[in-house]
Amino acid sequence: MYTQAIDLPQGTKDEAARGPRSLKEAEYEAEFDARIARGDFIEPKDWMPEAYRRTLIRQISQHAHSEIVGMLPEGNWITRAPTLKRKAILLAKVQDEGGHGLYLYAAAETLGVSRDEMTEALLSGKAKYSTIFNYPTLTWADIGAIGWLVDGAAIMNQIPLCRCSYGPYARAMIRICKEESFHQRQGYDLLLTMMRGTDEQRALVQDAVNRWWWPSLMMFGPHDSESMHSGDSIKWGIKRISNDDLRQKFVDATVPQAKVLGVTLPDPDLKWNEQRGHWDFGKIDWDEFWAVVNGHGQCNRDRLAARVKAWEDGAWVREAAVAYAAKQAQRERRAA
Ligand code: FAQ
Repeated sequence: MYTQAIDLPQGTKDEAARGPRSLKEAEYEAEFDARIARGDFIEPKDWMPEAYRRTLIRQISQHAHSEIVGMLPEGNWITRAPTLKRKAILLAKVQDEGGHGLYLYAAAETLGVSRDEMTEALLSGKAKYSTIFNYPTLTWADIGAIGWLVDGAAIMNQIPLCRCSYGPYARAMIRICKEESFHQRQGYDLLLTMMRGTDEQRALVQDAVNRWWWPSLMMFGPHDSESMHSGDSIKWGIKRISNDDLRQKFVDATVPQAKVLGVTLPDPDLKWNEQRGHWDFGKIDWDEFWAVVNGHGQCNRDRLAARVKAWEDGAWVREAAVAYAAKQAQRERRAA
């Protein structure tokens, strides 16, 4: 996800409404802090510190890009789904992800950034999106592993966002989490079905789990000590639970599910720690994580090229919509 630095418009038209410069900033800030402390939602027309607004635009737009780019790895298998039922499920899931991207772009727009600016940031490679979508989907079992592990990690991260302090983001997340829950279950069901099949199918599942496990743990972001935004985001009630705590919750929830499934998680250091009451797990390869974040993953180039092509191929639709709107406006003017 995630932009190094989205160039946000300075002094947008909404700025005056949001933060009257003539009155004391400190008073507004104190009221904002009090609202955060009370657990109230901040709404689009409320005053907010500029840094809060920018952090939200960064996170929400990157989240939206992730949903849109995230359609690609699974979309790759729609034509090859093994049954009509699996094809219908996969189609619905991929469409859901597209819908999530749209709610999230709309939520980000309420902060004064335009859809065009966000799209430009993605297509120019300035914006980040989740590292996880830069890994290839090599077999049908990968579709199950994405549902189980990737959507599972996404839900773990996104449930606390339903209580984030920015109203439009929190409300979008409620619906998104409901849909992600179906995504996670269909993935687990797909894998269970394969595990009840042939030795070859079981081997495909194990291979997919081996490849998706570590990248799924990376979805939660760097360690808390390396997470540059966590301090502010937790202070502002955007993040409710830290990167490492969410990652630990995900590992604790997933280990028993792996046992039921009958797969081995590819980590020799995975061990129940009686004292902590949590599963210990091995060291994440942070060099790999940062390489993927910085554009050097297996599929970064292909993913971006696919989005650029979709944008260019869709130019005629945008032009037709603008021409239609202009015609409608002309008709209305004539009728008036
Ligand atoms: N990939 O200081 P922090 C989905 C960046 S789920 C790439 O810890 P923050 C559903 C981070 O942006 C996936 N970059 O940052 C689906 C920052 O760089 P920046 C989407 C990453 O924001 C399933 C820098 O590292 N979910 O799409 C990653 O406080 C299946 C320092 O990091 C969300 O976006 C990463 N994994 O915490 C769809 C959830 N991790 O921006 C299709 C909302 C970190 O300064 C199929 N986002 N970075 O240039 C969040 O909760 C947060 O943004 C975190 C990162 C937790 C991801």
